Amino acid sequence: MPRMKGADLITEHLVRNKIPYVFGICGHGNVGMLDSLYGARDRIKLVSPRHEQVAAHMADAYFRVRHEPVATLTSCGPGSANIVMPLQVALSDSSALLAITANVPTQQFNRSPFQEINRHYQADFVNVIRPVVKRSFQPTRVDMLPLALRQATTAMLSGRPGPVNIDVPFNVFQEEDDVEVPPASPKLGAQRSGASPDDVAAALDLILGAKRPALFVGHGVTLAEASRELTELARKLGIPVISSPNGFGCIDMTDPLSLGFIGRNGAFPANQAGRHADVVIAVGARFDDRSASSWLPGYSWNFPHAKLIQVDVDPEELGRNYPPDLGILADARTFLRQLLAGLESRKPREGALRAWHAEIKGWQAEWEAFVRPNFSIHATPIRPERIVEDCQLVLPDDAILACDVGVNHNWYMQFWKARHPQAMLNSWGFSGMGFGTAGALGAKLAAPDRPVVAIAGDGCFTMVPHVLCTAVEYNIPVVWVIWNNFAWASIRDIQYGMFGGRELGTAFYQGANQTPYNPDFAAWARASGVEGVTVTKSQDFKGALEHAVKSNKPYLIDVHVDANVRPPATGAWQLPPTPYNEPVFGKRWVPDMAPAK
Ligand SMILES: Cc1ncc(C[n+]2csc(CCOP(=O)(O)OP(=O)(O)O)c2C)c(N)n1
Ligand SMILES: [Mg+2]
Repeated sequence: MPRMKGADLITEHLVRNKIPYVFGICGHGNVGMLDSLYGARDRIKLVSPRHEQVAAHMADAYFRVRHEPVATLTSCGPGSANIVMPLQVALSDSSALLAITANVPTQQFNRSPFQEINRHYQADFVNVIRPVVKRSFQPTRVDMLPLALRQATTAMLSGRPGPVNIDVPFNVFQEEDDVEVPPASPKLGAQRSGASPDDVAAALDLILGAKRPALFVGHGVTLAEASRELTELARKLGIPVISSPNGFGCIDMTDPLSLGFIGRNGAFPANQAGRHADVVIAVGARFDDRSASSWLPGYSWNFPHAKLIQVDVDPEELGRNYPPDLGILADARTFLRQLLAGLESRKPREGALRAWHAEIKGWQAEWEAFVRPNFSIHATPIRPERIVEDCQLVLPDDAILACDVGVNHNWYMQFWKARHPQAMLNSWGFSGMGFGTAGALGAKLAAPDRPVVAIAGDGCFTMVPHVLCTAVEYNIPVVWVIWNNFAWASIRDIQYGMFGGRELGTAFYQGANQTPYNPDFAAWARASGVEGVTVTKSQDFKGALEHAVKSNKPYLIDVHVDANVRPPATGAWQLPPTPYNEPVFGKRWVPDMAPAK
């Protein structure tokens, strides 16, 4: 067995697993690891952003684009404490990354050395990070590293992927032992589970007997890389597809069978189909409050009136919110292939869905007539629809949209038509501000040949503005579109809607007259070495975006958007005990709760 330093063993493990990047920030705790990465710098690259949060969002976005993980590296104490939020963003959305955190030397455990967390237990970072990762490991000797590394790398990619932590005391980087580099872990999707033959037959019975079936697809379909199978199934049977944001693009969303997102800011046809369906086939989707109108009956879904087939790799998700009539623990792609194979010997009834298709067409026409005219209005400040529309017109089909958080995101969920999976990144479950702004950098490193555009609220961007420095230092040509409405507008709208307009702490002002304030984002960009322009007239945005994408340089476009135009509600989002009383486009539909015939 070769004699190796702990840090070199970690480096060789990363290289063996074809991990091309470490996104990390230095500290005294991890200099041993940095030294090892220096030695291997022709085989693995360190990218060092200006904040640990950015490093972890970058790693998360990298994985979402490529389905291959990278590692982060943070020092002991405060540096690693900075990655708690982005790790939960990754965990909530099933995104894998290996978070290597440093800790104090084992020789000093419990003596309260510099930056030790030890109120309840020595070197206790694993307890800080435990709720936000799939698993945390703390090898305290070099000979514990091979097993911990292999298990950590395997855990992050197996079943439902997620972030995993390996917490390494300072001396373990530096000390030597006789150790072997562990074998590479299986890649994402290398090990898949399937449904039992009985469950496949039962699912086909329900689906082929349905008069109003709907597919609901989530991140599980994206992660299983089941886009082809999903599209084939939907087209073969004529079943409309409702998408959660991380399932966007699994079916080309310009296909008439694609109904878009569901929930308060979903598309009307998706909510109509969801609440009128008699059989729902949910694949890798979890019915969270935002895609289920806070589970209010009749807004987005109508369980138990409708029958539910739910398929997921994670048993925790089966029946979490709606008990399924048929719960199937399986990988999405395997299950969809099993259905397609089963269909070879079973024919759908000719014309069985004709009435359903006619209804859906009617809802699509009604929705288009209601929203489409607003897409061509030119105004100052700019109407939100125009920005979405111009992005759709300018960006090629393979462009990646890295969305941040806020009302700007609601517009994209309602109207963006993704043509491919893994092309629209959303912090969905945890909604961590900064994800899109920072994640764009990781997405671009994952797909250097594709345009990457971050859609960032003025609030989100000001949380991580130092992304500008990283783009310049590493020459990462992403475009930031700042959706500038001079406010934390999504939260201000809650104050307007639910608290009688008692606005406090939700908008940006300066001076005695309280005039709206923001920094000059374009000048801020230029001061950092990034090209920057301000757009206040809707006629100017399209050209500015075209130019920014073509320039192939880091670019910032500050767009002044009208905060008084709000996305139409087509479902609900209730925060108990506040009653839900927002007007809904279209009607809530609650059938009597008799079992479906
Ligand atoms: C880190 C973090 N802090 C706070 C929040 C709560 N929050 C959600 S949206 C939002 C405002 C977003 O403002 P901005 O980026 O300007 O987007 P807008 O809603 O104005 O489009 C806030 C504060 C959050 N989701 N994440
Ligand atoms: Mg804003």
